[in-house]
Amino acid sequence: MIPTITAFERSPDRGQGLARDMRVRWALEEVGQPYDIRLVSFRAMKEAAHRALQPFGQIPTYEEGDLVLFESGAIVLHVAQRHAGLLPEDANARARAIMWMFAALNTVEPPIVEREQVPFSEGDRLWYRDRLPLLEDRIHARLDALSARLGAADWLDGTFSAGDLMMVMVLRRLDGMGIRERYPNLCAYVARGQARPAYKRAFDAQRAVFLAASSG
Ligand code: GTB
Repeated sequence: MIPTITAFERSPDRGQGLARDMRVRWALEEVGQPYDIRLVSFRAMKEAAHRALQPFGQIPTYEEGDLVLFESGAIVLHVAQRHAGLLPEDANARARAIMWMFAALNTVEPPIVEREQVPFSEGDRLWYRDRLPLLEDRIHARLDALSARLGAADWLDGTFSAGDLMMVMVLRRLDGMGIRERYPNLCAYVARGQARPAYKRAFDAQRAVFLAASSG
């Protein structure tokens, strides 16, 4: 059965592949599972029909027969568990790959998202300029540790896994912030992820949505 996922009709990132449908697209491309896309507007996302799928009124969602999922992490995990290619066969290695997915989402992503959002949420406040370096220090604390753990390895735990997919996507959220550049091995790690044919197919597919919307 071909799953359907939702994505922004007009992504605010203008086709840079930073919205969370990119993670799901990449996972589906890695395992060779074709998928359909339903594009949703910001208004439609907040309506009852979409909230029945995603209670918080966000993308992405995943529909496959009777199954409806939201949360990009849960969707990628589902895809990885259903298909070969994103989780190792060995039970311990599999558990560690899932651990890295959680590390990406629960430990590395939160300070990045906070830094990303502060110009919009607190940009007009007196403390804004003082707060920025504090938020960036929190990101550096995570990246110092991640960089030390990755060392000279290609991937976080042996072969490429859903843990790497999620970590690369989280680190991509630093694009343009001038923060990741302090860590050559993390830059190379992200570039390795982006060089994967499945990543490129996913990226091109989401970019095509932006290009079609801008030409119309
Ligand atoms: N925890 C959820 C998940 O992982 O699925 C979070 C989902 C989420 O944040 N979805 C965002 C959304 O629907 C899109 S991805 N936002 C609309 C809303 O909340 O009203 C986040 C995102 C949006 C835009 C950019 N960008 O422009 O660079 C990057 C990331």
